Amino acid sequence: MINTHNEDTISAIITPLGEGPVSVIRISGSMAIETTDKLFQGKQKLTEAKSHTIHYGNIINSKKEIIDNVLVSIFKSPNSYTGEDVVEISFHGNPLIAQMLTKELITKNIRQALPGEFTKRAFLNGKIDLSQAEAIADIIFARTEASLRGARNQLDGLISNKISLLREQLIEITSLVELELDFAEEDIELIKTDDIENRINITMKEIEELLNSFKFGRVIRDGVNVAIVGDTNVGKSSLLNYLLKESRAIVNEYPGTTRDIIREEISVDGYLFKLYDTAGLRATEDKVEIEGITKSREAVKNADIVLFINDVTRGFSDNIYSELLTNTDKERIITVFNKIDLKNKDIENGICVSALTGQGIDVLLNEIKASTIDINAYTEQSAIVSNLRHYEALKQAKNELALTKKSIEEKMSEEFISINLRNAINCLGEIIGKVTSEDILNNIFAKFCVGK
Ligand SMILES: Nc1nc2c(ncn2[C@@H]2O[C@H](COP(=O)(O)OP(=O)(O)O)[C@@H](O)[C@H]2O)c(=O)[nH]1
Ligand SMILES: [Mg+2]
Repeated sequence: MINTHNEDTISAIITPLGEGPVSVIRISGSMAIETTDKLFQGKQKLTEAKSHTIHYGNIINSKKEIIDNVLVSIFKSPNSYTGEDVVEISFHGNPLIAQMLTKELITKNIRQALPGEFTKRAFLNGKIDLSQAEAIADIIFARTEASLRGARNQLDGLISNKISLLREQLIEITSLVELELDFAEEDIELIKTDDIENRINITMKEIEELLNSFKFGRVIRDGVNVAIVGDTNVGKSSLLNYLLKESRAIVNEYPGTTRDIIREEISVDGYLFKLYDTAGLRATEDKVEIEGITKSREAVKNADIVLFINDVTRGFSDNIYSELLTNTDKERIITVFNKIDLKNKDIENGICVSALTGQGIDVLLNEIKASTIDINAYTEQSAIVSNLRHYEALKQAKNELALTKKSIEEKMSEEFISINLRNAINCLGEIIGKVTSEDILNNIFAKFCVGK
């Protein structure tokens, strides 16, 4: 545990800016209670109050004028969000009062908190590990129930526990290597080498499972990018509008109407889908349209799913399909035949819909969902990697373990083997914050909002 008393005391409004029934300012640090007490008039001195108690009274300025009547909550170190002494003042939600309060605190040497600074202190004081700190930001920014659930699991420690376990396994292997492995004594060591290799394989397999969960984790956290592409006039914009249940994009009988990319979001069963309506892919001289088509190709490259829309009365566009394959994989493409209301014919090699009547849209949505979300693969209790930083660290750990195995097979010296093992341990440690550079920390906490 870090000595928190060297740090300055910080404060920030932790509720949204603007008017509301109540706003809250949080103060954290060794001077929090003493300083608030100097501004407070109530029945009891705050410096004598017990932890986890609430006090009614007035906050006054230096001229003894009342700024507001408030409720003050006291949380004493180490039982607080940051692990330091924390005071939270609830006041009437007027931005002017917030300003006056903040001004008083600044004159008493309480500095404004940086974005994420409370949570950073919680991490530095051992209240939460790094992946849990990241989960707090994810909870605040989650926009669907699925992403909220995922972040909740991460905060509850599903990832932390799993990573800690894997890290301990590797530490044990390392000690086996460092204490016992000595290739000079060939005969006995063969069994030990086998044992060590087995153990490495088991850990590697678990890391691989976590890596595989990233596809789903990313869907949960960030949603699925869906590009709607095809020839002009096949009904791409009509489909977007139908899915949004509003007329968002201009629909017209003239080809080349959509020139810029239109991005909208829908939630299907609690999962987020980001839809990109694009300019039709056709040969054109129009400069604006050409620029739009370049953007369409970009959208295809970035898409998790490409909805390849065809007009059923015009048939399948082979040319466009081949072009799509230069920017994406076959597996990502879902072929759709639109305007099925105009033709009474079953088509086998695609999903038939009508953006006009809504026919077949439910089938399409199910297909989109099924191709990205493997709901059955994971339970509520599965550790799912949803953070790119964690994914990269796990990938690196796996590489280090592969190198370790190679060194064992090549009968390298024990020092050699343990270097890679130690690197792998560090990679896992980075995820939960056992080893971190100031750069990583700053990068993570800068993404928070002020007050968190
Ligand atoms: N009958 C019918 N017409 C459609 C359907 N979807 C789109 N259209 C019409 O096809 C034309 C082109 O539609 P639009 O959505 O602008 O196509 P985009 O260029 O691919 O975006 C418009 O006149 C639409 O009303 C459909 O499912 N059935
Ligand atoms: Mg369009």
